Amino acid sequence: MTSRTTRRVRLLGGIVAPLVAVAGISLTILGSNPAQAATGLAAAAEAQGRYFGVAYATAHAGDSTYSGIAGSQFDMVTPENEMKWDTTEPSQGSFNYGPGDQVVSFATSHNQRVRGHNLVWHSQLPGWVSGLSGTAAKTAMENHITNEVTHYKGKIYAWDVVNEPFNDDGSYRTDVFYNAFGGGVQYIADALRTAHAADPNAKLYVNDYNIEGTGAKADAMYSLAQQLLQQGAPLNGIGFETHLAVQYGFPTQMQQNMARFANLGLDVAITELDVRMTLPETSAQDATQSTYYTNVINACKAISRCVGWTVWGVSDNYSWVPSTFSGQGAPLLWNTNEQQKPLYTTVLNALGGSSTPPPSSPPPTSTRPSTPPPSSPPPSSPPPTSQSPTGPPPAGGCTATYSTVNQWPGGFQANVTVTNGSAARSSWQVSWTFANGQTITQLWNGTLSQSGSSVTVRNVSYNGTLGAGATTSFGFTGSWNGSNTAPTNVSCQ
Ligand code: 9MR
Repeated sequence: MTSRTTRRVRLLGGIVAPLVAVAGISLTILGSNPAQAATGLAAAAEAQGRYFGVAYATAHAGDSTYSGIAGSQFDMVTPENEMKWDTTEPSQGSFNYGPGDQVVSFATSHNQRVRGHNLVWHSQLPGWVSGLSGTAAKTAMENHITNEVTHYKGKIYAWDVVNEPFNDDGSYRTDVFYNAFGGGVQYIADALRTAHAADPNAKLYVNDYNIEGTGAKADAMYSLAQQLLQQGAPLNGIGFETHLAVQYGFPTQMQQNMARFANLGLDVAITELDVRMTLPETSAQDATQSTYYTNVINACKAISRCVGWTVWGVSDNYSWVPSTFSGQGAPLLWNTNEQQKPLYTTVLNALGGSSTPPPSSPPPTSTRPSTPPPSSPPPSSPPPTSQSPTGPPPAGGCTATYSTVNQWPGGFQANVTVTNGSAARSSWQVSWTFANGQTITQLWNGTLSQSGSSVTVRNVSYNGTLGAGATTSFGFTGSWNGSNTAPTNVSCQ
C-alpha cells in the first residue's frame, strides 16, 4: 500500500453477489503444520484448524525480543520486504535471495511455514522493469516468477503471485504488466500459470487491500477470480490484506464478502492485518481497535475455507504505519516497547485460546480441517467414505487413513491423514493401489508418484518431521470412471 491510500476508502455498501458454487473446480485444503507444539496465538489458531502468521523483517532480526516473539507466537511467516522484486532481481538476470533465504531459515528453525510475498506488483519494482514494454516485459515477468518460485520450490506454502492489481474504484492498475499483456486477467492468468509450472504444490493467491468489505474493488476482485477459474488458471486463494483504521469504520459485510470467494472453491486468508489509529492512543480508540480485531478473527472463523490470519508486524515500533500515515500508529498487538498489549489477550480469546492454559492441556498436533467446507464442489454422488487402520500405530511405524471427502461426476477429492507411531521421524511415505483405475490430478502437502494404479506419496519439506503420535495430512483431487471405492490397502512407513 502506498501513501496514495492514506485513507481507507469507504466503499458504498453494495449488494452481496449471489453465492456461487462452481461445479468442477478443484478444491484445495491445507496440510498440517509442523508437529512441534505451537504456543500462544498460533496454538489457539491451530486448535481450530488455522494458522496465525506474522510479517517478519530481517532488518530487526538482531532484536532478541522481536525475534523471540516472532519465533514463538506464530506458525506462519511472511517476509515483509525480502522476497519483493527490488530485492530479489534488482538488475535484470541478477538474482539475490540472501534476505529471503534468511526469512525461510528463521521460519524453518521455528517450525513455521512461509507465505511468499510477492512476485508481481507495481510497487517496489526496479526501474529496469518499469521501463520495459511488449514482449520484453512479458519475458521479464515470466522469467522473474520462474526463477524465484524455482529457488523457493517446496519451501513456500502459498505465494502472493500478483499483489494489489486494482485501483480503489475497481479498475485495473495500468502498470507495466497490464500494458504488456493487454489486460488484467491476461497478465494475472499468465503469472499464475508460470508460478504453478515452477512449484505445483504452492498455493497461488491474488492479494489486495480494501477488498475486505463489499464494494467496487471487492466486486472487481470477485469478477477476476471468476474469470480466472473459468479459464482454468491455477488460482487457489484470495488474500485480504485488512489494513484497517479505527477512524474509517469496519468493512461492510466482511464475512459475507469473504464467503462468496470461498464459495467459488477458493481459500481465503487475512494476509496483512493491522488496525491503526490517530495518535495519541486513547481508551476509546483501543476499544474500537479491539472490536475490529475481534470482528476480523470471527469473520475468518465463520468461513471453512478461511485458512488463517497474518498480522503485519510484531510490534508498533517497527510498523510501516507511522512512516506512511503521519500522526497514526499503534496498530499491532505489542507496543513500541515490545510489551504485550491488552489487545493481545483480546485476540487470543477471540481465537478461542486462553492466556493461562491448564498445565495438563495437550499441545495441538493435528492442525488442519479434515474436511472441505460444506459449500465446496458439486456434491452429487455418494457419501464420503473412509478407510481407517485398526489399533494404534506400531512403535516406530505410522498409519494412514484415507477419506473421500467429496465426489462429483468424474472427479473427487480425498484426504489422507498420517499418524505417527511412538518414535519421532523426519520423513514418511504412504502407498496404496487404486481398485478402480482412479488418477490423481492435483496433490498438495505431499510429493506424488503414481504409476498405473499404484500410488506413493512422500512428505514435503515442511511436514516430514513428526513427533510421537503426531499427525499430518495431505489431500488431492482425482478423476474416476465407473466406480470410486476408497482403497483398503493404504500403508505408511
Ligand atoms: O511493510 C512494508 C514496508 O516496510 C515497505 O516499506 C512497503 C513498501 O511499499 O511495503 C510494506 O508492505 C506492504 C505490502 O508489501 C503490500 N501491502 C501493503 C503493505 C503496507 O504498505
